[in-house]
Amino acid sequence: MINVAATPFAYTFDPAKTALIVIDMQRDFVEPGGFGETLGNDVSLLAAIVPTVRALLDWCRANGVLVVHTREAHRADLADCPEAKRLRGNPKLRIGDEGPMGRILIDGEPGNDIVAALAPTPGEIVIVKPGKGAFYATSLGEILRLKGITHLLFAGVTTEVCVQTTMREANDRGYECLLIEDATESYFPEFKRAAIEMIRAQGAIVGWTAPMAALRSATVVI
Ligand code: TIU
Repeated sequence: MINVAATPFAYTFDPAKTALIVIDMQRDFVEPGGFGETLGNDVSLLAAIVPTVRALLDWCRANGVLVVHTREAHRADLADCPEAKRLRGNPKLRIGDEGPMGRILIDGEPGNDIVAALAPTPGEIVIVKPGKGAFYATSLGEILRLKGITHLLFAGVTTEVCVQTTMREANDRGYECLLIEDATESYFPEFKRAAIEMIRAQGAIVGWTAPMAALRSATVVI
């Protein structure tokens, strides 16, 4: 068992029963010309966490933690994209429109690739999800159940949208969830701060949070 100095109190997990869920570290959100930028966001903030997410991936790979990546994506025919989502707001380009990295938020397009530094290695699980939460309309829950997973570590973007939604879905399904604070980011720093606070408030009502350094210096307990 591994014991992490987390907030609001220590988080203990068995690596063999734990999965890392890396949420949507895809070019659509992290690089200029993708979905994130079409929504009016400055994407440079998100690129800054790539080295920390890579360090977390390497730690999990070295310590026998199951690695799961997600991508937010829709079918090329948009059959799984609600009109309410496609027509929401006033973006420069809508889901399915042709952008500089291919069609916006469409599975298989260059912009939908996970950024090169965080590319899945052979055998790692990639979940393609049409919603913000990774359990909605995917096989994630079934895969975690079949692998006997009880604990989830979280990283990725954005903290208050897809990461928080997925953590809440996971918490309601009975998983013990730890968010790595410096391996997640938002286009809005104040939203990241608030999401972290609300996740760990009330005695870890949604889950725990800890910086990557706390995982690196975690102690092994019997
Ligand atoms: N816009 C925004 O903050 N996020 C998303 O649309 N998707 C994810 O968080 N992945």
